[in-house]
Amino acid sequence: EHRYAPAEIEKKWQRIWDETHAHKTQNDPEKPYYYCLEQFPYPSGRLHMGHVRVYTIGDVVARFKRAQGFNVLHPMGWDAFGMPAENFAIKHGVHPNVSTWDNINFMRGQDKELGISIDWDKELATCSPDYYKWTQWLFQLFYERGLAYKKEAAVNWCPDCSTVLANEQVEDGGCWRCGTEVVKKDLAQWFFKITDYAERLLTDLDKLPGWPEKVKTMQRNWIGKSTGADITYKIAGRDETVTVFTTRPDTLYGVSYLVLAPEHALVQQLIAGYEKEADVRAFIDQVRKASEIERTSTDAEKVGIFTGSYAVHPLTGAQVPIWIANYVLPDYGTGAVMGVPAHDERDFEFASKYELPIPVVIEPEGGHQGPLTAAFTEDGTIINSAEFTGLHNRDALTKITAHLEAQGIGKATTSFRLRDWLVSRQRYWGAPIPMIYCDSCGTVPVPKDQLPVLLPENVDFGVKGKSPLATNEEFVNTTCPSCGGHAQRETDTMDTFIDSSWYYLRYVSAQDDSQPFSTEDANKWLPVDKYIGGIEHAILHLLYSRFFTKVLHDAELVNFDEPFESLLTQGMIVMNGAKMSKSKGNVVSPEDIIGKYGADTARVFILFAAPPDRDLEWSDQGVEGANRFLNRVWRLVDNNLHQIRSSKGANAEGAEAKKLRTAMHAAIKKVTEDIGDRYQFNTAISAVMELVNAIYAYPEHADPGTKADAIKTAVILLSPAAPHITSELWEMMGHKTPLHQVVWPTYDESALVSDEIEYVVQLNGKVKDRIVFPKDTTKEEIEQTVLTSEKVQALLEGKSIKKVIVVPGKLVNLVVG
Ligand code: ANZ
Ligand code: ZN
Repeated sequence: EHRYAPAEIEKKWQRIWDETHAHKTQNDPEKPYYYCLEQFPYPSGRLHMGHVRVYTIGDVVARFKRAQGFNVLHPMGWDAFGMPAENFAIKHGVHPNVSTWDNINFMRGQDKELGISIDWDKELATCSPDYYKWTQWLFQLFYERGLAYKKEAAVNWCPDCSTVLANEQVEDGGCWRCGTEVVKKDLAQWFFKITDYAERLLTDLDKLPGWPEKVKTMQRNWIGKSTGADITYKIAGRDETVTVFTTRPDTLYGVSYLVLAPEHALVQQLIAGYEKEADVRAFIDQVRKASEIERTSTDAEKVGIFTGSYAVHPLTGAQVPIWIANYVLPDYGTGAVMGVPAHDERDFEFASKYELPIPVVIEPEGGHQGPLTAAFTEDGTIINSAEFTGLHNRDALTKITAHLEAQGIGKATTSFRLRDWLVSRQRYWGAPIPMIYCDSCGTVPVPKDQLPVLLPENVDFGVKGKSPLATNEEFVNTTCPSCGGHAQRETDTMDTFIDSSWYYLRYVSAQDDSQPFSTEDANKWLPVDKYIGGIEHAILHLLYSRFFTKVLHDAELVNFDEPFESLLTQGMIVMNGAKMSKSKGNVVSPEDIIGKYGADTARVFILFAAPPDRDLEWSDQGVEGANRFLNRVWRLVDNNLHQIRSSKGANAEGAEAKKLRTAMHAAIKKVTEDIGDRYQFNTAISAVMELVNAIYAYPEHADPGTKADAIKTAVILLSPAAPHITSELWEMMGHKTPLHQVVWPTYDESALVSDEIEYVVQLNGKVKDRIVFPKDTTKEEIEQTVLTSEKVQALLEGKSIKKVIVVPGKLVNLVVG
């Protein structure tokens, strides 16, 4: 007899798995393919419990699918570019390349200590040249397809450090290093034209039944499609026109002013020569400092200023003043709005504040009672609107739009909230954008056979006014690939979201140095069958990945156009209801728990404590409970080793043997469905616990073969969750084939039908007892047994029975007085 010693056996099995390449990706055309992927981590230094949870979930699925006979792809990599390593370099002088690889090496070791069944031959890191070579290649593919372009855009700028700041480097409106107020500055930057795909990104969400509804809703809102019309107004006394986007053409006769975003291209012309031009300019500067979130939040104060110019109402010919205001965004719709204060809340607030007229054009049944005290935003009947008066406003909407279209001054249109994706970063630790600027040839892509454009080692991270790459002259100065003349390299790097938008494709061909991925293999493995990750990536990462996949589909590099068939968003780990975080000081580290109890205990606790998509409340008792359970399984095998090894097979003749056999098949069914169909690992583990209890309760005299079978089955069923202990037990039982090569058991439907039925015994409807009867017991026999049972006799003392109701297969109710 020996004790469960997790530290030893876990090391032993991890070594065996490593040495035998136990989790190597199989590619057997006879078998079905299954791609199980957890979102790859940023190599921050060490794993936290959130990582442990997500990899454990993925690992259960991967091990289960392998046992079921699938070719399983279960890889791991590192989202290794990004700000933290660069900030660390600025503060501590350690080069990002050094700190990042240190972190990766440490975290890889931790993954192995958790027993995650990764095919390490497929490991990738986005910061290594053989990965970012292909990121650059894809950038150029987008460029060739007209999906990458350069334009001016505002960046965060610290006037004191004279440097560009990432959004994360702006803290409360100030620079993270010196606290100086951050301003906006226009720089020419690269964009990806994701807006070309807005419609498909929206409608294809309907093709994803395997995604949580919540995530799809978040994506829909982010893409934000609105239907309405563009309406063009002449500017009084000038040749120019201004076009507004409105979702409510039915309110056209209720327009009291137009309002433009301060950034609107026309504004400069409108205000030129206006007596209050200086005031307007000061106002524009002030608005541009605020972030978009500040500008659009409903409780932000709406402020504006008159431009001195008027527009002409397209139907009434009336002059309407043109204002600019903070609540109009430059890059939504046309950046210009028609103000209808009577029927739009924001406009009502604005018009009330600046004493602009509030003409009413829609009324509810029975009319408005007195003047409006708030915008009337409901549907109703059109009034004060020439020939449209009297219509229902929804009819008026189509009629007015048609009328404008006929006159060429308006057209039905849709607007998306989604903007093009700004991908330039004025940072060091990212993939260099592979473009060259030549005085004679303009923008020239680096020829594909010259990729990768290597990130230069020697740069100054903190030099004023420059992107770090611009500080390395050798890097910057180059020759033009097209004319051979002197040229300069782009010095911006790519947003790290680009790196993570295609990594799931790279895994299928991780070591291929001739292409980003093999189309044939990608088509075999993808879409990813199960993608597991945090809800924090519900919008950007998933949207960008979907966008990439669609572009690659259109380029005929893959034959699917959605990357992730099914998505599991795991919940957080909380302690006493609060998220585990360093700042709260309530962190439990994976090292501690593995050191004390072993990885299997950590895994079982995490899986058992909550369904994967729910928050998980950390509890030390829960961890101990998981550990006790594993010890119980250990003893079950250890105490019965002789019986198991000498078993000549089951002989399920006796009632007890039959009962255990039923319990065993019920457990197989439950665990198989819970893992494979429902992804409910907590109930899968309960089912194994029940089976273990049933085996402990199995009498000594009953058939030993049945018991041996049940023990073996329990060990297999537990193996995806606790791979080390089960591998060891399996070996102890005398098996030559290692457990990770053992085929998942199937259940026998007929074995599930029990020969016995449990009846509930009630007294006046209250449950008092439970009694088991053989299936074919008659009503009379049941009644007889219940009435004469000791427990019921005691309960009946001093009472008289009025009625006995027997519901076959369910219950016996005694009505007493
Ligand atoms: C007149 C009107 C009358 C409007 C009315 C609404 C209600 P969604 O649904 O979000 O697409 N709008 C248009 N462009 C804008 C911009 N760049 N910044 C801020 N607001 C803008 O909203 C569309 C409505 O938001 C448009 O319809 C426009 O106001 C405003 F009773 O036009 B509406
Ligand atoms: Zn040139």
